[in-house]
Parts: sequence; C-alpha cells; structure tokens
Amino acid sequence: ATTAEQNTSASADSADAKYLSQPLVRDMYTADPSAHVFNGKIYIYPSHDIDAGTPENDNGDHFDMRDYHVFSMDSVNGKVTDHGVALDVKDVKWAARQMWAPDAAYKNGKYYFYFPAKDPQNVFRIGVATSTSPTGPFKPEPTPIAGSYSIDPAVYTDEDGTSYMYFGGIWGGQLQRWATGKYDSTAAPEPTTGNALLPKMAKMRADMLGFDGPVKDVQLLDKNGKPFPASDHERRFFEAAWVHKYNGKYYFSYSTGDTHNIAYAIGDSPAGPFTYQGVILKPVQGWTNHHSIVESNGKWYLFYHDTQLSNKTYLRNIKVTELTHNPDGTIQTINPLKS
Ligand code: FUB
Repeated sequence: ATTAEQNTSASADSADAKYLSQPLVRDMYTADPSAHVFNGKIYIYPSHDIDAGTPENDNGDHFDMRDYHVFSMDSVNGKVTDHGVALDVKDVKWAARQMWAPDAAYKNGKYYFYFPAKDPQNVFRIGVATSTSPTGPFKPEPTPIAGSYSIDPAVYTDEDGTSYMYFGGIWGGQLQRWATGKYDSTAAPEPTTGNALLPKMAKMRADMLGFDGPVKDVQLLDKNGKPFPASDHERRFFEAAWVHKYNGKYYFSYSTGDTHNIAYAIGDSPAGPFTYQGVILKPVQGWTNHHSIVESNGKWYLFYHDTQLSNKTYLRNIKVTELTHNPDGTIQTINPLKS
C-alpha cells in the first residue's frame, strides 16, 4: 500500500475504534436484526436497507425497502453467511412498499417469516410467509394477517409452545391511526395529553398464520404501577418490541423512538403487565434504534444496528454485542460508543 492508502486505512481504523462493535455485514445495508437460534445455529432476520431516493420525512418514507435476506452464523464470532433473497415485495400480492422490520419463528417443522409492509392504500399491515428452511425462500400468504396493522412484529414462543406476536410503532408506524379501532389517516403522530399509546399483542393460532383471539394492549407501567403519560418521551413505547424470558420472568424491550433508547420492562406473564426497569442500549449513531435479544451457548447477546458504514440514517448496518443480566435480573446498560 502507498503511504496515502496506509494513512487512509489508519484513520478509518481509528474512526471504527470508537464503536463498541463492528458491522456484521459490509456488502449491503442491513437493519432491525431479529436473531434466533434454530437447531443450535444463529439466524438473523434483518431489514435490507437501500437508497431508493425517497425524500426523508417524519413518516420514515425514506425507509423504502423492497426485499429481505437471511444471515446465519455458527457462533457469535463466526463467519456470517448471506443466504440471498428470502422474500421480495414483488412476490407479495397485497404489499406495495416499505418492507420494514421482520421476525421469524419455528413450529412443527416449518419456519414462519413475519413482515410489515404498506398495502396499495399506504396502510401498514403484517404479513406471514412460510418455508421448510430457516433461510427461506419464504412463500407469502396471499393476504396480510387478519386483524393486523402497524409495524415491527416480534413473535415469542413460550416454553409451553404458545406463540405471541407483539407489534406496533407510532408516527410513521401508524399505530396512532388505530386508536379508535378503525383506521384514521388524520390522527396526530401521537397524543400530547393523556396516556401514551401502548404496544399491541395477540396470541398466535396453532398454525402460526393468524391471531387466535383479539389484539390486546401490552400494559407498560412505571414502578408505581402507573401508565406513562404521552409526554414521557424518555420512557414511552415508540416501536421495535421484543420479548425474551430470563429466570422465569418475561422481558419486554422496545425503542423510545425520538429519545433513541432501547428500554425494557419486566413481567410475570407473556401478556404483561410489564414494569419499566431502565435502558438496555443508549442511542446509536443514526435516528432509529432497534434490537433483539437471544441466548446462544449460555451467553446472552444484543443484536442492534447503527449507521457506521454510511452515516445516513436510512442505510444501517447490523451488529452484535454481549448482554449481561445482573444477579437481581436487571440488565446492564450498554453504550454503543466506547467512552
Ligand atoms: O427499518 C424501518 C423501521 O425503522 C423499523 O420498522 C423501525 O423499527 C425502525 O428501525
């Protein structure tokens, strides 16, 4: 290498050194990583960010993604394999645009891929697609899940085999448009008075293709048992729900959106209520913060994203770092930048 090249790479290295961890994928942009361990192997189901040229706005129209890839790793520090296109918007009859944060689940020999997308009327719905392989390709159902709306599905399967979908996101995620039970395109991005909007959950049917019963609120409470006021942007739910279980307790984690934290709350049942505990991940570089939490080989990991590779808020890269539960069950706060 020439001296100039050496200098360039030296400065790139020192710039990279400020981040707690490095991108898992460098040849495409990836975000919103939902990680699962299936048959002892780690599979990551992220969004696939692209530069679609769509102008930026508060609705997130610049997140204009069109397909999904699945990635796998034998272990957290192992090689990351890209399994190619797992689902393309052109193959989903009901979907028009904006393939946002997905998740996946396994049941009875089949893998289920859940994804939000806007329909031709610009309403976010949640779809499901199936495969016999964790890496797809996934075959989409012809219609979205009946009764689904908004974004960011996260499916948690409890030890008794029952699966639940948690979902919702305010502002561009349109959750506020369903506050009365009917779609209202004129609703403000979120309330400014009263209580904050709550994330949603539904039990999944045994066939994993639809909801078994009504969509319910996920009760998020402060330590005095009170719901958060809409003005509490530091702690109220914004998007990016995830549930994991640790030592018999259920952990509901989520993004606080415009305050950019990943926060968490603990409950005794998958249906909640969940009591707020604190912050898991402080703001990353980029506007969005979105994560998943998974156990692999006896250690717990936080998958997340930032914009290290692009410095553009809609071109993100997925990362992973270890997560620590304290002896009292609380989670140690992670700073994505080295201080
Ligand atoms: O990737 C598009 C959207 O950005 C996700 O659905 C949100 O959670 C945010 O990360």
